[in-house]
Amino acid sequence: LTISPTLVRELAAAAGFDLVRFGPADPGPDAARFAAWLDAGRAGEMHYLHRNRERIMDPAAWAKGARSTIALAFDYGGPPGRVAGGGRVARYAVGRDYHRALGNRLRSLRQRLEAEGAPEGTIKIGTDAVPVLERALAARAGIGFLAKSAGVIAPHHGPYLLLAELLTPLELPPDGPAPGSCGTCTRCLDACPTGAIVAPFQIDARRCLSYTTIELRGPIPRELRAPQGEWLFGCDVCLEVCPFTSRGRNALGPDAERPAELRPHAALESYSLLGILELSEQDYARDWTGTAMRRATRSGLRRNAAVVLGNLGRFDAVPALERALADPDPVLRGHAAWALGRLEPDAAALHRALAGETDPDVRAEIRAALAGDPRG
Ligand code: B12
Ligand code: SF4
Ligand code: SF4
Repeated sequence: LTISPTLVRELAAAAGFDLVRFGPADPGPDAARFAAWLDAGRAGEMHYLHRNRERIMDPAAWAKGARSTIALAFDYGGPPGRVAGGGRVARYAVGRDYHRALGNRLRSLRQRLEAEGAPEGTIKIGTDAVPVLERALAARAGIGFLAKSAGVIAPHHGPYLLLAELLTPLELPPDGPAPGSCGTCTRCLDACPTGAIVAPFQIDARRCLSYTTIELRGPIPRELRAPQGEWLFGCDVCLEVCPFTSRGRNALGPDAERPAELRPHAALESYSLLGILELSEQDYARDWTGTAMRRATRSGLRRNAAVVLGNLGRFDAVPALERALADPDPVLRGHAAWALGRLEPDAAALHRALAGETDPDVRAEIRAALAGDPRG
């Protein structure tokens, strides 16, 4: 079976992808790097990466017969994401959940390829939530180069790139690696607020704000709360400081025409930071459907809002934070105590909460807040 490579490129562009490249269906030497990363404990509590270890290292073992990767990228560059009253959101999560938006594009591309003769059921599609090393596959196909921030940067689009791929039994001529490299630049390593880029190309996810604010359930380690600064969801610092951000959609002005799914989700435009702290179960279910921010869970978003309010020195948030000391969610109670500790360490409310608190972790948080624990 053959489908002309030119036709595949045209169909991918018609499906709405900014870049399409062909490469091998295996991650090459990065498979061993991934295994070493897992063994070093750097995945934190992202157990799904451990569970899928073998599949991630060798996609051909489950995507039977896969010969080529059709690597795709979508340029999501644009203005920074914010909620009213402070609180920053990583750009990739500002619009409609990209898993859905790109998933639709991927399915339509697969359908078109099947209509052109690719046998049904042979093409595996994925974006993010798929057991492959997307960065390795993209870099090998020539979408961009692997940068010191660990991201894939496309020479003409920069680092704000979402990746997606089709693993296919089609024989497609490999494009080979993309030109470009970080050279002597180390801006992202120097700017990372938590030191999570432990060496060029290597992230310790446990320290990364994208992990602590999105993936991590339960308390955020105390020493990572102040460095979180204004980040409510994710973190774009290693992307923002990169000189390659002057390329692609990011370089267009704020009023430039951009794909519809990049427009801020209504929830982001209608909620303030305080509103997120006090987000009810019903409002969360009603207003936050269809955003990538749901990944953090309601508890995580409220926890993050408490941290940001503390970091911003928002004295107007004291009454809401005091109410949060009585919330049924112990994670929120603990982080509200931390934020109050930063705002007014001797608060009578903290003493009252301590008297009634039975959860040992929350008690420890309240005591640390009252003591003005220097680590927080
Ligand atoms: C788990 C995960 C995370 C974790 C861990 C990230 C990490 N770097 O390990 C956390 C939650 C921290 C995270 C954060 C972010 N993520 Co993320 N994440 C993933 C996911 C699901 C798996 C990544 C993984 O397997 N990590 C393990 C490490 C070892 O692999 P890696 O990140 O691919 O790194 C490669 C290189 O570093 C290289 N390598 C490792 N060690 C060494 C050593 C040397 C010497 C060399 C040369 C190379 C090398 O090997 C690795 C494999 O290719 C992928 C989707 C997927 N299925 O691949 C998205 C993905 C990587 N994330 C993505 C994004 C956008 C982000 C954020 C920018 C989101 C944000 N703004 O908050 C941040 C960026 C943080 C950063 N600097 O990496 C995009 C990246 C797109 C791109 N252009 O690169 C992906 C591909 C999702 C997608 N479909 O677009 N993420
Ligand atoms: S996303 Fe933020 S915390 Fe994570 S590596 Fe990049 S700069 Fe550091
Ligand atoms: S900031 Fe510099 S070192 Fe980091 S990814 Fe960009 S070019 Fe590479």
